[in-house]
Amino acid sequence: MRLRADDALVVVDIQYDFLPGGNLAVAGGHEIIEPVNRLARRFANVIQTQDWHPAGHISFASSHPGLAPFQTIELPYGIQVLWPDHCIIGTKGAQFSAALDIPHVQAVIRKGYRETIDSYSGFLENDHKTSTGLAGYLRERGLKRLFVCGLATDFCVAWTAEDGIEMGFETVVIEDATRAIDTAGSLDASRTRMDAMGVARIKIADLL
Ligand code: VGL
Ligand code: ZN
Repeated sequence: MRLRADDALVVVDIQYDFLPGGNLAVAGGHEIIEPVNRLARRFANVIQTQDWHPAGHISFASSHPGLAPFQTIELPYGIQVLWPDHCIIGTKGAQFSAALDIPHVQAVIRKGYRETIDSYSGFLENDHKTSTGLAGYLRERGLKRLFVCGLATDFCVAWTAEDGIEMGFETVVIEDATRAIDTAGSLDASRTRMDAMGVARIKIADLL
């Protein structure tokens, strides 16, 4: 696949809490770090997202007495999966892995910092209304095609890719540069949604 000047690589949430040993560890999450470093060298434009929650965040099971991680609840903006406490502002778990080697990253979009709304997508919080500013940033820079990788396939990667399409960007997920949480069929469901919306799916080898 030939890359263009208006392409950007979006590296989603490669933070310690999503890596083995972290509070919301994604199986095999560490395996994508070297491939992502290699991919990033092919891109002039690289953006990272960072899950960034205050203590007591509404998405934490610990904020809902009697409920456990991976159960779901109904919130004003829809169904919310409850998670272990993770990516709390100021903690090691919220930091990017030191093994990431992307010195030319141009912007970091933080998300999920409002206590009462979760945000999987790099574009919109889970109310599907509150903007992170990413679409405006990309548009002002004339970036039109997004390649998305990172963690986790079925939550922050998929929701970012779906919103990318919705916001008018050509959007491609580099599947083997992601790893999934896969709770209650979430990985299959996310693939079905991405296919229906026109998110393209490719492999690392298509770019290297
Ligand atoms: C994520 C669950 C909760 C992700 C973030 O990065 O996919 N998943 N917060
Ligand atoms: Zn989160």
